[in-house]
Amino acid sequence: MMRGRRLGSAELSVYVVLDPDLCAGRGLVETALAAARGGATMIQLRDKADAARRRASAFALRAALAGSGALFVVNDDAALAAEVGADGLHVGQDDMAPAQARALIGPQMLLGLSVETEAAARAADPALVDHVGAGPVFATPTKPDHRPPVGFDGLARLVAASRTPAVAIGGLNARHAPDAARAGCAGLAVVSAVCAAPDPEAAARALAEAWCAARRQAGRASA
Ligand code: TZP
Ligand code: MG
Repeated sequence: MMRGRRLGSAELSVYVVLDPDLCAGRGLVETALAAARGGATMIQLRDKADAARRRASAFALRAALAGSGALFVVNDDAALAAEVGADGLHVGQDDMAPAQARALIGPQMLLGLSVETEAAARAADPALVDHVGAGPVFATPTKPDHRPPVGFDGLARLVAASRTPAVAIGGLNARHAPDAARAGCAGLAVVSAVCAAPDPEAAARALAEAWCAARRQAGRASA
């Protein structure tokens, strides 16, 4: 069934997830704008700690990123994603179920879902979910409660099991673009590689360039 999506399939190649603690020195908006200048295609606010702060940040980021070329995504909080007019919502396996999230955000907003197992990847319903975040590829201190890392072989299995495009996440940086592209991913999702970088714009640009090169290389290999 068509849902008449406004956004269609999103460009997922450089997916930056903003962590308020890692961005504290520079600020979320400044980090997000730098990432967008560098070529981030998706920018997600992931603030688990404080609902009032999350709401204020979401409105500031929504305004700042309008016209930037990057889509703005809210993690977990479907009501806030709808209220702020985000381009997308991202939920985890332990968060609101995709059907309930979809009912709250309507047919047009992008919906991403974290998948850590092949069963979860297989279960992601493309009628509800636009893309999956697959991983963690590596162990990462950014998400202390993460599930066991899957490595690139595990990532390829998650991608193969998923009926929607997948972005890889977990301990990744620009050097991992070739392996993630070979695993069949549609992009790289990173937190610290951009938020904790001395120059977030340069870090996002390095990811964009590495992804572009990796995709060309993967295309040549399969031709
Ligand atoms: N989900 C799985 S791993 C992770 C999330 C949100 C954190 C990834 O952070 P980093 O700094 O890119 O390893
Ligand atoms: Mg979550």
